[in-house]
Amino acid sequence: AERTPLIAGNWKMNLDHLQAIALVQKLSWSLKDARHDYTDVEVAVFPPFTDLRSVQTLLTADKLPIALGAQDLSPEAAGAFTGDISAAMLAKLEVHYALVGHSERRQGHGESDELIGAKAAAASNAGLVPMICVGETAADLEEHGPAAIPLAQMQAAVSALPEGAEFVIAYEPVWAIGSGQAASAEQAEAVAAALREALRDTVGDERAAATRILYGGSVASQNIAGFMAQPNVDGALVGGASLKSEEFSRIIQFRK
Ligand code: G2H
Repeated sequence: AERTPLIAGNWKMNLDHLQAIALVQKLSWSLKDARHDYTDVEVAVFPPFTDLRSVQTLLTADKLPIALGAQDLSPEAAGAFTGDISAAMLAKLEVHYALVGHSERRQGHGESDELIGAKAAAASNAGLVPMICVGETAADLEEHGPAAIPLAQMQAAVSALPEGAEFVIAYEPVWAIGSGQAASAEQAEAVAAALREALRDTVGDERAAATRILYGGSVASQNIAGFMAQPNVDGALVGGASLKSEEFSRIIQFRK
């Protein structure tokens, strides 16, 4: 199946709106200098909510083919939910992706599989593409082996989606996040292959073959090519390295 690789930058809680504009500007200059033409690879950035409007304005004004993603969203449509942001508000800002189930939300905010499924469904119903993060902790790995927890997390979220919905999976082993200790390309491929196989039962062969499965966890320009060479790894969710324009630019140009 033809799957366009997707390189996504998750900025987490970094950069105010002025720094956000500066980063996107520098990234686009760096890609321009390298004569990168954005064909055959999709690029997305996931800024904090407060930066979305500024980044959207810049992307539109400069006609930059970079997709916008949000790092989270509310499962609710509207109303008395102080501090929350709805899918419709994000859609209005031309946000294309919504990250759900990142381990920092599962752990730091106690988010359950059920809540993550509801958020994924809310994103999908508003026309956003949910990017569903799954991954095992070091303790899970010891107790259950590599694929069991990611598989269960994926099934819980995907089964909450409306039929036929597009989604992206980001496999992020928790032990590899921000640690500088990435999974090996072979480890990532083994789990990605197991996830895709399970998707065949859940959403059918065609959707399973079309769904991008990304690897995340200490991705850098030095290891991106190894991940991208794997048949079931279709891109990367990049944290720390997406905050440096030159480094993120090199990751986007993983073929060079
Ligand atoms: C995993 C990843 C991005 P980092 O959280 O989602 O972060 O690349 O810093 O490990």
